[in-house]
Amino acid sequence: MFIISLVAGIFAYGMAVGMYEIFPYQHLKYVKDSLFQVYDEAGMLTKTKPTKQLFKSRYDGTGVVYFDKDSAVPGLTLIASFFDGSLEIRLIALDGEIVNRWPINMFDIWENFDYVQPSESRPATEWNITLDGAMLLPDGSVVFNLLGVIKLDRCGNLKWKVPKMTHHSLEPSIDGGFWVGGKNYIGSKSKHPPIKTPYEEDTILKISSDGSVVREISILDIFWKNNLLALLFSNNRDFDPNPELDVIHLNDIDELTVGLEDAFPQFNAGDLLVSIREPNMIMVIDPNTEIVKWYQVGPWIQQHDADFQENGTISVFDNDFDGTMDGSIFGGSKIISVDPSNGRTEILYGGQDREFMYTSTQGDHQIFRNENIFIVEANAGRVIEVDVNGRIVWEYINRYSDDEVCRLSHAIRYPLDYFTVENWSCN
Ligand SMILES: [Ca+2]
Ligand SMILES: [Ca+2]
Repeated sequence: MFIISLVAGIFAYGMAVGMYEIFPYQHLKYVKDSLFQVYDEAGMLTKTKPTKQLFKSRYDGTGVVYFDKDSAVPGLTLIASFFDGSLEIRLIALDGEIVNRWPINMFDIWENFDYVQPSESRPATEWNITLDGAMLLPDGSVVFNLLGVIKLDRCGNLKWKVPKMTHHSLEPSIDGGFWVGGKNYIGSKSKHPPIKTPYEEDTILKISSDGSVVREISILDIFWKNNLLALLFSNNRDFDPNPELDVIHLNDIDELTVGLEDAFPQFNAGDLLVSIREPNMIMVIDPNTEIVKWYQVGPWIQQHDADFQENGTISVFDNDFDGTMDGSIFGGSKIISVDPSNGRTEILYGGQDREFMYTSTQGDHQIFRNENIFIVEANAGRVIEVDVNGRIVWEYINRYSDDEVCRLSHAIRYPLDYFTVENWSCN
């Protein structure tokens, strides 16, 4: 089975490479275009406009714009975004009522950014940085990723912080700890020749429940140890990292939990599902041996967020990045499921006009027991929940102005009985 999926993966990868013959150029052009659209240093430094947090609006409305009481899955929704002039995590009810808020002032949390390398990457204002993975614990405390991992209690008091260069997803471990993407800046003397310096070495970080780093696994080392260099150096790439110093772009790490283990006979509880954007690749590794048990390249392109599902498949948020800000070439982002026993894939949502959604970067999803899909369309400032027929049953937009929305980095719906909190009030 592994051989078949390997062959299918390599075939799909060949197709992707073919489509991306001019990839380095595309990527540079995209960086330039997106900077032009969203980034205005003057507005950021004078704190007149948080341009890095904004995108052009694609949909009407603000807040909860649609809610089908009979079809939306009950629960509370965490939203990590930008509200009223600052980064903030909110917990809202389905009707939009705010249950709790965690406004975040980065400079209250971090005294300095000495651990951020290179020094040019240290943020000048909190508007220069975007919130990333976030999760709530049953007692109402929040753990999130903002140039380091931070835990605040239900009322916003700092519990602990981890000064590491962390990024993207933050997911729970069965032992009460967390898995998060990390990175190390390699300024001189390459650790991975022929990759040239400077570059960022993405790592898988394990954080304990009390905020200590207990493991760090280099993704590039995994490519070397598992003889996967052909994938790393394809895509018509030379040995220079792209202008963002990004070699592979790790963006998601999920642990296979004991409850899901039976659905995946080829894996074991504790194995990690890892998404790596640049080679369009997801893989399952044993974090103890660092052996790759399975991987597949495509059909997703520049995906974010892969999840283990109870039916033995893996679902993927396929950005299907096509070099545009509007998805007009490949038809938008998709939710794809793959069966790791045979490599077969199926589109669960997206890829047709009535299901259009697209985010060139970020993006997140969650599939509920009734098969409704919860989708974070990050650069559209929007979250939707769709039913099995692809009908929207809940829709939320974080609007900034008539023609702009705030980047909506992350959202997750929790069942009501997840929480032990009886009263969210902090007074
Ligand atoms: Ca995931
Ligand atoms: Ca997910």
